Amino acid sequence: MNSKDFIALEERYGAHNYHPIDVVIAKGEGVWVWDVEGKKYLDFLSAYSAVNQGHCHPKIINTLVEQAKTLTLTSRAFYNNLLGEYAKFVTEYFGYDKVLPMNTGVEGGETAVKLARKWAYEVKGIRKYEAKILFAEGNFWGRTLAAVSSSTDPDCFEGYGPFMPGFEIIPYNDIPALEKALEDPNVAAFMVEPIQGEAGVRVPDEGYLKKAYDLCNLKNVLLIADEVQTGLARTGKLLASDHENVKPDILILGKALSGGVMPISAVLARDEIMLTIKPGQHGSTFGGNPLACKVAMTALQVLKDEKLAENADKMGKIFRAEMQKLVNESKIVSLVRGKGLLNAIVIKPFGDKTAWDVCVALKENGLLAKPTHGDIIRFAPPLVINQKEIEWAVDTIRKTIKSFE
Ligand code: IF1
Repeated sequence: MNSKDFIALEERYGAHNYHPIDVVIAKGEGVWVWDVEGKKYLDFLSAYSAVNQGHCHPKIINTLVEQAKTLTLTSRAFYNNLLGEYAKFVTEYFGYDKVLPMNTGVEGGETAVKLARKWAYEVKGIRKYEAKILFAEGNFWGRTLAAVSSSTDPDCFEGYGPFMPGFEIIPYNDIPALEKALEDPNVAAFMVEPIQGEAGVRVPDEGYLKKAYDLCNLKNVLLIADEVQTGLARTGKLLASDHENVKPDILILGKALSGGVMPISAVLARDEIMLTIKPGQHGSTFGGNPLACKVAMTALQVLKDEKLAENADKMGKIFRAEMQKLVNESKIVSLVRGKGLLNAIVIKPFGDKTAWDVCVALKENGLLAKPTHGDIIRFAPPLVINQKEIEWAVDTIRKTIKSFE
């Protein structure tokens, strides 16, 4: 079977809820992946920041395989010998009282929203079922009905109503708008991405998160940071919130918490919030499973041992400086933005070509990236990337862009 056959097979039997770039990946190692024909590519998406530690990281895979041979799942009907150790490890790692383990990022978001509502009724004293959660325009936190209920992207919500009540949207990166929304005493929480990923790597003004946190704090409103994409060294610090020395009241992690080998998410909070949920009131079959606990500990240890935040910061600065040169030289790249190794360029409309065509050409030249919103290309390689590989990527992007001019 060749690439065309694999694509046809998926088209025939799989739901059509995606439109991938035409490449069929069969193998990965570090920053590189290989297609079924054996062609090698530099992965500049990292499964949307899930493989920050690089594809098939030997330590993470070793942990996965060894633990898989021993014990994988007990459910939470019983204790297992790793959840306690992991809970201690992850709470000390991020400096929180408690962790609630889930699987996917969106379940982390759901958990955070449930926690905020419970806290609102039991601690803050909002009248039952009148709590409001604020979200920022352009947010993305997954595909559940609650997540699409807070979405402002018609592709995400259109046709899926009726929607979750008690959600309110405010503009992103707009402190006066937040201040105004916070006048409502029924607001329980503000859930926000420190940098908006899906919206096209929208980096807010410096100080936005800090001001937002302070305003929320003043009004006894919880700041929920969705760091599913921005966390775990991606932006050049362990958490994107660390850039502004903000410690979110509720922190949501996912994706790279497993280094991309299985879905693992986590919600971290202090006792006052976390202990409002009592036995039987929330959970999941797979959340906190021993395989996940062991894998997450190794995945987090790798981030520290290999200084991936520092590397993301250094490589990101080199990459953006080179992209800025390209912006200055090129007629079709209008800007570069990002932090650490979460970056994007914006493509100006040119003839009948779009960012999609640029990504197809990048693929032909051996670099994998995905366009978003028609004119944005996200560049987010695994954080284990070195300077030589960054330089190769820059040359490839430059060459590809020039071929359109
Ligand atoms: C898809 C984009 C990225 C997220 C943040 C929670 C979640 C995500 C900030 C949910 C998920 C994904 C999911 C993936 C595409 C993707 C994405 F293209 F939509 F914009 F990463 F940039 N919070 N992001 O970014 O996590 O439940 O998926 O584990 O196809 O839906 P999940």
